[in-house]
Amino acid sequence: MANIDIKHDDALIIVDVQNDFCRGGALAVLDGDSVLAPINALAPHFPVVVQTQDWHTPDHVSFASSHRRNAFEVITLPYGPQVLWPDHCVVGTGGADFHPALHVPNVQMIVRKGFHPSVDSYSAFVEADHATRTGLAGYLRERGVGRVFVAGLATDFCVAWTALDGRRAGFEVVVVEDACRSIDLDGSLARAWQDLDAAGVGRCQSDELLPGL
Ligand code: VGL
Ligand code: ZN
Repeated sequence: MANIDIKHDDALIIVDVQNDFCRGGALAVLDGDSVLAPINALAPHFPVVVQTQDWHTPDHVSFASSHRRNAFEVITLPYGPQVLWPDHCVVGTGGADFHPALHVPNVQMIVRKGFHPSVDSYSAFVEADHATRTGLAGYLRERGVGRVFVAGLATDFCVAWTALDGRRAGFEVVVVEDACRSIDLDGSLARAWQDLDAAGVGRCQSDELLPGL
């Protein structure tokens, strides 16, 4: 374990800590609520904090119900393979709300993603069509950010895609491993770490950022 100093040009991106991904939610991630404590502890130490919010229309293309298919099947869409999910994080529903125990008073920017009915977006930077940008890279650049730490749900989908696109956008990126939990569908977690390692995304533990806690 090595201590990591949080610098003036570091940002924390908190991915999708929403009711539907936590205990009792429509797409509950195993042990998802465990990310709350490390994220609540980390956030106050970062000069720039961004949250993401999965935010889908009721008929969203990523929903199994929209295709009369079973959840977790994979279909091919114009932009590539798409896992079909249970309906989750529908605009304006309680499932789309942030978990009530997430306490991040210094969050400055909330990025909603997956809003276009025919395109999913695991990444907080670029939608699944690999073309439509959310504006987050520009926001971080204007704020003078050089390095981003990523935490939240789920490691192997929205955290990984956000980390990879952050790297592609030219940021140094580190995933805070114990502040994430995964869905792990058919080996997706191992594949995600392979991709993250290959892209030069780092990983750390929250106590390396919070020595003494
Ligand atoms: C996510 C599946 C569908 C995530 C979002 O936050 O990782 N996963 N929508
Ligand atoms: Zn989603």
